[in-house]
Amino acid sequence: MAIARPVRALGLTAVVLWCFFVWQLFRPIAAPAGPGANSFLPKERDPNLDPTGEPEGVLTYASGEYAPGPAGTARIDATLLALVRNEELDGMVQAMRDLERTWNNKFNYPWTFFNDVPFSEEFKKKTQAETKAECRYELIPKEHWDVPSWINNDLFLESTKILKEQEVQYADKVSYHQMCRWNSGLFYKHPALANTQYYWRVEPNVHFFCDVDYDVFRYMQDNNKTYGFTINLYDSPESIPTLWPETEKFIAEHPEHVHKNNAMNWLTDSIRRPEHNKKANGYSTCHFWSNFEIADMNFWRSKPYEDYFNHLDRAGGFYYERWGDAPVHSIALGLLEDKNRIHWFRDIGYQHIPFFNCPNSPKCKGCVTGRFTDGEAWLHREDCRPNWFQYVGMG
Ligand SMILES: Nc1nc2c(ncn2[C@@H]2O[C@H](COP(=O)(O)OP(=O)(O)OP(=O)(O)O)[C@@H](O)[C@H]2O)c(=O)[nH]1
Ligand SMILES: [Mg+2]
Repeated sequence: MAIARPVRALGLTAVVLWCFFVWQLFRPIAAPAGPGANSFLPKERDPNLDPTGEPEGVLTYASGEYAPGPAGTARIDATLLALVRNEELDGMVQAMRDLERTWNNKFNYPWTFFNDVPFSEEFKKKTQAETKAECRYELIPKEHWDVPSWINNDLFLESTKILKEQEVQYADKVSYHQMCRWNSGLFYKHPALANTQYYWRVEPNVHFFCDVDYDVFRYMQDNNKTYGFTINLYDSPESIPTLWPETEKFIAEHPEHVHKNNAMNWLTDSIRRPEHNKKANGYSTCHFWSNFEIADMNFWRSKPYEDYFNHLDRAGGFYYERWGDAPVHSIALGLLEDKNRIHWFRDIGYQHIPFFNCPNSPKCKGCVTGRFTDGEAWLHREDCRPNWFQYVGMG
């Protein structure tokens, strides 16, 4: 049957428009949009634009020995770990679905969920339904979550008022301070993790885009890595004005804890964003974005970190300021650990709003190669990865 010429033209136009739309959606992005937007772009080429494969080193692939349950003899002492509220069930299910699809359905590592109140039956039922692996639901002991006795409530309220004036996000939410302190120095002390060495931290609503075919926990163990990250950002200096000064006091008290091969020049860079360094009193504010972490808890359990956390905890900045677990973990790693034991998981496609790690790999679907953010153009300034690459490298 012949098709009238106007209908054919219309059809062709529709196809062309559809192709253009798809191209717009998935084209590699190097520059953000908007007037003056290029001034926010890093000068350096984003390494995510370069073809990315698996990391170098010893890799262990999926096999029958990763079957769920006792048959999974190849698994090491490791868990996927999430601190989450009952109300965040849908976001948690979405994040689990992504990570199970891209990685854990091949390895069946257990999930451990933590909460400051008991998990609901609905939460347990719906999360367990997302995985063949074991799920554990743990209550945080009161003494790990409560505001410590040495925190003065009047001083806390007074301080949060000042932080709010400086637009420090979540400063007046006690639970946010509790969460940051727990993630900094308490989660790995939970009795449920006593026999676990490695964890992969997962938050509700995050996305994973790329198939990963090797056991990332074995990668950490077999290649002598302590900590793995995807994104490196600047922090709000207003949230941590005395974190670096307290760190300097700690170094003076415990010079023996500072590692010979540390990343001090990354921690103290003042060239890229001088104002941040100034406001944070000597700290660049660069940090590993800790909503994603794959790490060895033996580091947090070591004497150097224990001493560091106790020093900070006593100083009170988890409450009188808004010290986050991200800068605390990052400063500790940069000072107390061999920088070569910190690994950039460039091959793990990841998003926590509003930032991405999206490598150039045929294993990735659903993110735009090399896109750092889909938010406002100025957010590109928050990218601190070029400093890490410059001072430490891409290992
Ligand atoms: N159980 C429990 N989980 C919490 C609480 N506060 C935060 N969390 C969890 O801790 C993690 C970090 O909290 P978020 O509110 O996402 O903090 P954030 O990532 O700094 O902030 P956003 O940018 O808004 O995501 C998430 O996994 C939350 O589910 C709390 O009071 N109780
Ligand atoms: Mg979050």
